[in-house]
Amino acid sequence: MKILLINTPRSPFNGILEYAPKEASYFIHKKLIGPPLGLLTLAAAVKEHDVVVFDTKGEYDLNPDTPPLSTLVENLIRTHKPDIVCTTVISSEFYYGLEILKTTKSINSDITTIIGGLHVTLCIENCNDPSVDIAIRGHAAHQLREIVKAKESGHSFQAIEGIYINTPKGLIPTKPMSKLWDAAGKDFLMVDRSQLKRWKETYKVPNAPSPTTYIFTSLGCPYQCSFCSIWREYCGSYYKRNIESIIEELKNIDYDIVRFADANTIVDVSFIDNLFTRIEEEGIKKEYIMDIRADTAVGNPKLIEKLARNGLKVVICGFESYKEAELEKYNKKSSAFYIENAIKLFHDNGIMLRGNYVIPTSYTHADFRAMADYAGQHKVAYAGYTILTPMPGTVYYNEVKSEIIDFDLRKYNFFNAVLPTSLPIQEFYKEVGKLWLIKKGKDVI
Ligand code: B12
Repeated sequence: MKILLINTPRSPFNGILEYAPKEASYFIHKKLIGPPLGLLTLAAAVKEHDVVVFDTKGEYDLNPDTPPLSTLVENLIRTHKPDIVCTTVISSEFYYGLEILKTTKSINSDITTIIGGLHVTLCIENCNDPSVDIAIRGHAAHQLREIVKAKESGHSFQAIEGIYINTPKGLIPTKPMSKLWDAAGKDFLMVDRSQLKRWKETYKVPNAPSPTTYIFTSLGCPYQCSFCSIWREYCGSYYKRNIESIIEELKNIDYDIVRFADANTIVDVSFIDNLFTRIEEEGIKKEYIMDIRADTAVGNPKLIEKLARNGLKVVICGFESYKEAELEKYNKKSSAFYIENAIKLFHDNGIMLRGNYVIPTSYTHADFRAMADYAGQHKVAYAGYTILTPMPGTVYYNEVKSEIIDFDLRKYNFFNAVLPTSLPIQEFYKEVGKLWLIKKGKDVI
């Protein structure tokens, strides 16, 4: 069987960047770089077949003159002649996923089209589209294997558990999975990053010495922040990988910079402590980037010291807000009190900190002034100021659904206001843009 796994391109919508003062725009995220770990995992599940992973994000970075998505996909289909085409989607990339599958069907309707990823897991109802043959929620390596087997032997997909099949009556679920797929544990699939060789140089942050790859040590998150999609994706569960499997993967990774793709890397303190004892023992020398909560860091200074000694160079910390009332509203289960100490701890350990604040659309000029004052007194190496966005499927989405004024999913990437703003919208974007200047470092990540 020929299987083509196509990664979606980025959504170009970025209101903050559009209206930010010129001097701030250098610092504002234009793109996040990184390989599609989900598609690599699926490729590993069916590796005995003829599998091609195509990263359109990497392709547009490699060659900005690459033709528009539909032409690019058309060329891919004509070149590879796949039996099955899969794509992966987060909310802001959902439309592009559909475009990939639509184009596929317009060339050859016999190709089986499959969509999956976080947005499908949280909003399966959106997949009721003629271009989608099958939609699958959650980690779906097992179902993909079954689909390939069925297609190869000419059997119907009906007997496959845990998938949604598109019928003239809409999406119909098959029987639920009889066994849980343990994607972090016994069913973990080691990925083959050489499939992304063509785009490796594009996985490089500006000014970084070499490209970055992603690895996950855990899936899910035990915290339940109201705006976050991840704990909803995993229904509040949290799964850890086996430490020796992480060590084996790290030893085989031919990248010097490794970004932990965990929602929150330090949940189980002794797990990460043991992992770094093994990294030290094995003499693995890499630079690491992690997401760590401010309260966790402050509560575990010895661990932060140990991580720094063994290569932790950049930490991304969701400060969210300096106002206790806002943190409570977001169900962050932390206090702004930790921000100051976390900044000191990371900086004392030579770790470059990226502190992220979320800006509600209700902010007035006075709120922006207060935010700027606080951030100015608590400067970090890199700072991010994104917009509090009701991602579909989150608790926050349900709270404010009736107030949303823009349902265009391409704008659901934290850089656009989809709720009414108290300030005129362009003024709001400009104010958020200005905040990006408040930081210590002169670089971007
Ligand atoms: C790696 C990552 C990326 C990578 C790669 C993503 C890609 N496909 O290109 C990069 C760096 C490009 C990226 C970018 C962005 N990201 Co991101 N990213 C992640 C991260 C850290 C890990 C995801 C991951 O690798 N998980 C592990 C893999 C193995 O799981 P998986 O991808 O879910 O895949 C499995 C299943 O979902 C399923 N599956 C997935 N796809 C498919 C397809 C088919 C056909 C099937 C059958 C199954 C299937 O099977 C897979 C294997 O088991 C998550 C946070 C997190 N910890 O989850 C955020 C996250 C997914 N990102 C997010 C966001 C918002 C973004 C950005 C929009 C951020 C921004 N403001 O710029 C950008 C988008 C592009 C841009 N503007 O640059 C949000 C998504 C929220 C939402 N509701 O949409 C998350 C959840 C972070 C967050 N805290 O909110 N991201």
